Amino acid sequence: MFSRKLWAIAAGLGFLFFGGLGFYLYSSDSFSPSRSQSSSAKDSSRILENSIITSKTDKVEDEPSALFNDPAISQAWGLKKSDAGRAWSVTKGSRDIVVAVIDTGIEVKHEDLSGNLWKNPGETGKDAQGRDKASNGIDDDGNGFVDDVYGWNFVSNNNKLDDNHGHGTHIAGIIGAEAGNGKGITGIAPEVSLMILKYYDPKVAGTDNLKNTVAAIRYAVKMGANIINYSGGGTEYSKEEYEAISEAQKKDILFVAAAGNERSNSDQHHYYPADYKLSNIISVTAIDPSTQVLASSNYGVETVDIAAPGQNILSCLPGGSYGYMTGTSQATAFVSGAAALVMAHKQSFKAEDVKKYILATGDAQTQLASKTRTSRQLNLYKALTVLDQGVSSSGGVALNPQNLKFTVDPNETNSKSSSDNGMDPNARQMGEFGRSLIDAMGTHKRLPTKLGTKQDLD
Ligand SMILES: [Ca+2]
Ligand SMILES: [Ca+2]
Ligand SMILES: [Ca+2]
Repeated sequence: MFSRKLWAIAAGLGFLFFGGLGFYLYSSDSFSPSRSQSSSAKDSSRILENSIITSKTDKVEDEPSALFNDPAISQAWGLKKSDAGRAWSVTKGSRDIVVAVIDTGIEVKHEDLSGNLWKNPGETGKDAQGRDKASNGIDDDGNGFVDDVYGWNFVSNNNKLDDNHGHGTHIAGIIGAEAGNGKGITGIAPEVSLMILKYYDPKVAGTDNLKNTVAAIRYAVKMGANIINYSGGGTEYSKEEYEAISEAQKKDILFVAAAGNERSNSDQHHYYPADYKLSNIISVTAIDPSTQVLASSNYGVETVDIAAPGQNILSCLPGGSYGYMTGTSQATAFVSGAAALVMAHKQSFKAEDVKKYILATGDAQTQLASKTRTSRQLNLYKALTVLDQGVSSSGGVALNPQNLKFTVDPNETNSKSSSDNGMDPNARQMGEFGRSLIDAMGTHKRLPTKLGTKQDLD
């Protein structure tokens, strides 16, 4: 639906538009909590990824767009690099998919987010006295939290989710800002439900970030999230945190974690929770527009799974505004959004299938070979269509469910001539991906039928 040509047009319009928009540098000091600023002197804290707001825009508006009418969509280079436009021609996601964003809270009333917030069904509607369950001061669903409509604030132990930092609002926007509302940006998964769990607040001293993190993970598990996005971490292993994510694994919940911004090799210096050996965790590092892993980002050929856009990413900020942030946090949100799209499109997939699928369908890049386990960068469109391409090109499936391998060498597309079998190398690569994935996952019983995206592949 949204071709590469239209992207180019949109990008051109965006350039014209933003060329006349006043950007200003945004002081980042108060928005970059460092390890020393974390609440605990002990090695038991979880800190936010050190992403800073590099600039902030005036309210964006009145910009035409070819696909959605969201004015800033063409400023989002990461969406283009991840082939989001074509992905949205397959699916825009589903409100049935719940992504728990464990972060600094959110601006609940933000114009580009308020419509995509998860609502706890047990805390909405009227109680027996006709009062609104959301504000009656009663734990109507008996889950231990009073009036937890959109999530919970584990810092202050209440339902106030105000984002005093900006990070959580930014992450939520990348994952699931509303599309087509004529405002702001577009999330990776324009239709999704964002469960907001606050574990960190720069204005509240003396809190235990790790303890809050664990409590937030347990809440997400209890309340039925499909995906947990965690853009924080630390170098200390935590048994409690590991066990909480194990519980998520048992409940078939995907856990997408930032590789970290420590500038280090995670194979040698582990970073948690990204590096726990659990099959439901995806560890994500950040790349710039030229597909280089950021100097600030952690990397590791054994520990870091995949790369996604993370430099100067435009998203929502408190105050109804928008701005740019950089770091593996932002890249992590891209992958969570991708997982939400895949889950919406492939409802039979288990969380681990979604993980394998996203990793195997990324674009192989030689410069990522020394930085990640898969050598791949996120590709939203392929994540939604490769399986279908494999089916159409082979017409049949051999099952071998335990054996997903990254069968395509990163150099392969470059080293083989496009004329060696008369097939476009990208198409051949996708076909090979598809077959290996089908072999690996054995999901042939529910092959999708509605795709018909072949015309977009040339
Ligand atoms: Ca409750
Ligand atoms: Ca209530
Ligand atoms: Ca929007």
